[in-house]
Amino acid sequence: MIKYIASVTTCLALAACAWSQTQKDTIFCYHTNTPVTVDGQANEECWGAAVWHPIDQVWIPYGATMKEGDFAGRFKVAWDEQYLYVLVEVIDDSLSDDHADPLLNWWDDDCLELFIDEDRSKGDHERNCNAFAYHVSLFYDAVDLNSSGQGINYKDNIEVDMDTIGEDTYLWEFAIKIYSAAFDPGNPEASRVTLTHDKKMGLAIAYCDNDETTARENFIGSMYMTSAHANDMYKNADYFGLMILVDPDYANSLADVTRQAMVNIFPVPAQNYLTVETYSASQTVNVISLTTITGQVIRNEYFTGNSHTVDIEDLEVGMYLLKAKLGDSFWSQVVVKK
Ligand SMILES: [Ca+2]
Ligand SMILES: [Ca+2]
Ligand SMILES: [Ca+2]
Ligand SMILES: [Ca+2]
Repeated sequence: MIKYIASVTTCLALAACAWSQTQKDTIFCYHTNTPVTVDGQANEECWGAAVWHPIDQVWIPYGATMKEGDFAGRFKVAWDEQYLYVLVEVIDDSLSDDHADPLLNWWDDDCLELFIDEDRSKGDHERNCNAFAYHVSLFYDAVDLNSSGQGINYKDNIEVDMDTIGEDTYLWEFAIKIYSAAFDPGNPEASRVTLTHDKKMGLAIAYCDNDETTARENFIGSMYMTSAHANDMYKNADYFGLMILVDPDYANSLADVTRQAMVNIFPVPAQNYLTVETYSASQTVNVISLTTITGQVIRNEYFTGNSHTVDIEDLEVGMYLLKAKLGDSFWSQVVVKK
């Protein structure tokens, strides 16, 4: 059993390494069993396993090319039940904050913007909490618009630490509390959301780069935007990317799973084919069941022998459960179609 778990972990890690994506695609955010320590250091196992996503779309001025060293950025994500964790690496040749009052022209100081739509409802969020646009300053203020269109500092909603890790290179580490649209700054806990496997969220990340002047010089984000909507993220969640929370151990916690089977299912994620393999030639699988996460059967396949390939080319991108039956034992695993 221990050998099998190690094998699954290795498989996931290898798959993650070989698989890079831009945020034009769905982002799969993997669960961490150990909470992240917010200290600007990426020592956690989850950061080692996660893939980088680029922050490389210049929204202002639209389509501009950033000069070498002016700005570069990329990010990783992870989650547990309490927090969404975000790690952002930023290269910026000049850190600048010209407005001492955090509620004054916050976008005209260097800041990281975290766009979060808890339930991926999309839609307007300019003066409501349908989604958040946290502008996180060098002093860790987290400013968004309130219901009157004024700045409000939501710094209690996030934990953040930024550390210098090289020349002009900074690592921002966040633990972000997630709230529903019912968020009330007077009673935040009432709308706090516990994160769960297969949850779909809206996410984008951007940087307001201000070096020489007292106004925003460049705005660079993680999503491709059309020029007509290049600066719409702060008020409209339609353009946030899709992020799906994945707990690779999810299937192991299902009550109907017995753990005697020695089955390897790979790759995770997979695009066209999944291979199901038993470790021993004498163990033969005879039924494979591919289901939705909620258990609706998509396909059953029957075979003998110790290796079988399942065609998943026609499936929609997302998560599924693959259940393999050996005699009267089952093995289930979450599989991801990309
Ligand atoms: Ca850390
Ligand atoms: Ca710069
Ligand atoms: Ca929402
Ligand atoms: Ca700057």
